[in-house]
Amino acid sequence: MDMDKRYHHFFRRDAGLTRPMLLILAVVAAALVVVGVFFLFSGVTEEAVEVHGAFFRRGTMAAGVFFIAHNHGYSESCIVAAETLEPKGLRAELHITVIEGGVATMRKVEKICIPPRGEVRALGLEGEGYHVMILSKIPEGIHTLKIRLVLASGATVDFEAKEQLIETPMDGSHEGHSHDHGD
Ligand SMILES: [Cu+2]
Repeated sequence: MDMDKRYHHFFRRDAGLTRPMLLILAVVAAALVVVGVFFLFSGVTEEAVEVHGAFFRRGTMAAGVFFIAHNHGYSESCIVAAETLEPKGLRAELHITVIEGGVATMRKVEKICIPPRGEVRALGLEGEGYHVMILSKIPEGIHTLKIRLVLASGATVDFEAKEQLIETPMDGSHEGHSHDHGD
């Protein structure tokens, strides 16, 4: 009882400002903890971007790597570069395929951005046009590529892409109609 009174006295003496301020500080601190935990679980770093269903198609002098990139984070994530880990050091670029006057054309892009809690279907014309272009000849006998994507944050996402052969159903859907005009 005595302690209680003294406690009361303490707050009363330190005026009306202190107690609300303490309350506000407590609320702000609690909010910061909540935000911190939120970001921890949203995975702003490495785990934020995940690659699914990757494969590559071999051309004569180049290859296209296709994949779906999912962003588990709560902020936009941009892929800014790609490189090959296996085989190491092949020239890789970020590309988009667009249709211009009925003709599919590829061009280099600086980045591929994935919306928060969303995905980009980097499946060439079967997706949003994006893909990773390997501008080197892939050695015979190599049927799996190990690719590294570099995000704007500096984080990296590694994945494997298996070779997709011409006979697979994926090819029939869109490009089948054009009877493959070749390279
Ligand atoms: Cu390309």
